[in-house]
Amino acid sequence: MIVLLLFDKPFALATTFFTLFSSRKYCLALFICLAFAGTCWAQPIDKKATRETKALYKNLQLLLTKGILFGHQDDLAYGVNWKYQEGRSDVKDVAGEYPGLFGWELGGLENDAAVNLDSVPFDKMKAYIRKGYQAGSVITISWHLNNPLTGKSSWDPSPANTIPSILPGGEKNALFNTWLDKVAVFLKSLTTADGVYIPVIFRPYHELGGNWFWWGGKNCTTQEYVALWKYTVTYLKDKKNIHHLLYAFSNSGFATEQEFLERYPGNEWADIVGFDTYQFGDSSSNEPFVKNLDGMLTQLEKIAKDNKKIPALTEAGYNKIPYANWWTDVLYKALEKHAIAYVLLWRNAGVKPNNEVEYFAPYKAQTSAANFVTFSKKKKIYFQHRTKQLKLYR
Ligand code: BMA
Repeated sequence: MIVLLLFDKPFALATTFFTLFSSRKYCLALFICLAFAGTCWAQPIDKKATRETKALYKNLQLLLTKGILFGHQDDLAYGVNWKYQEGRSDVKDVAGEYPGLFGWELGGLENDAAVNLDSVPFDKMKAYIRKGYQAGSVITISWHLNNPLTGKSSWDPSPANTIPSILPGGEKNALFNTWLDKVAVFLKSLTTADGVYIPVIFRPYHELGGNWFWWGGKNCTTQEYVALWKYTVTYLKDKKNIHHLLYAFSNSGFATEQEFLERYPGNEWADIVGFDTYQFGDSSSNEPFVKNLDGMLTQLEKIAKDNKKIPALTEAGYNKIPYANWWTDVLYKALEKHAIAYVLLWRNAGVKPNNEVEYFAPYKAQTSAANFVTFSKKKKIYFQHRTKQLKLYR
C-alpha cells in the first residue's frame, strides 16, 4: 500500500512520514520503504538500464507532479529558412530558450545513408544529441524505417505482409536484423566524452492506429504488431546489450481506452505511453481540437496510472500555426489540467523539397510568436533552463 502511495504521490512522502510515525504499527514498514526508497518507483522495463536511464525514468515520474517538458523535433539542425547554423534554434530565436526535450529521427540509417530521410546528417545529429544531453534536456528518437519487404518508404503499406516477412522464418528477417544492427551501432555511439551512455526515449513503430505506415492499422494484425515490438526490444536490449533506452509506445489519436490498448505489447515491454495528434483545417474553430485532446489526455493519464507507465504527448502541432493565440488558447488550454511528462512539437522544415511548407514551432515574426513567448513563461511548461535544474539524470 505504501509502495503504491509513494508511486502515485511522491511528494506526499513527508506527510505520510508524519502520519505513520505516530502509529508504531506502520513504523517498521515505513522504515523498510524509506530504506529502499529507490525501489518505490516504477522501474524501466530494462532491468539492466544504466544509472542515468533509471534516474531519468524516476525523475520523469517526479516531473508529473510539476510540469511538462516542451520538445521540438530537429530543433538544433534547421528551422524556417535556415540550416545548420551553430547554436541556432527557431524555438530559441523566439522564446530565448532551447527546448527541454529534443526529438531526432533515424529513417534512412537502415540504408547506410549519411543523412536521414529529412536530410539531417547522422554525424551532426550525434553532436546535437550530445549537446542537448549535456545541457540537461531529454532526447527522444523516432524511426520512419523503410518497408523492408518492398524497399520503399514507411508509407508503403502494401502488400500487408511485411511483418511476417521480417520476423524469424521470414524471407526478410536477415535483412531486418542488419537494420536493427545499424540502429544499435548508432545508439551505442551516443556517449559523452567520458563514455557515459546518453539515455534515449526510443519511439519506434509510432502512430500504429493509422493506416499510413506498414506497421499500422489494417496493414498488420495485432499479433504481428506486438510480435514486431517484442522482437525489436529483445534484439536491442538482450542481443545488442543496449541499456540506455526507455521505450515509448506511441499510438495515434484514439476514442477509447480499449482502442488505445489494443496493440499495447504489455507492461514488460514499454516505459512510456503516448499518442500523436495534430490540428487541421480552419483556425477559427479550435474548440473541437481542444476538447478532443483534453479527452484523450484524460484517458491516457488513466492508462498510465493503471499500468504504472509515464504518459506523454509524443507528437502534436498545427502546421503553420495560423491562429495567433494557439499556444495559450489551444495547446495550453488542453494541457494545463493534465500530468504528462512532455509534449513534442514536430519539425520546422520550412519549404520542403516537394514545395509544401511545414513548421510546428514559430520563428521570429511568425503569427503566433508573441503568444509562444507567453506560453514559454508558464510555470508548468519546462524549456531547457528549468529542465536543467531538475537534474533529470541524477
Ligand atoms: C512527417 C513530415 C515529413 C517527414 C517525416 C519524418 O510528418 O514532417 O516531411 O519526412 O515526418 O520526419
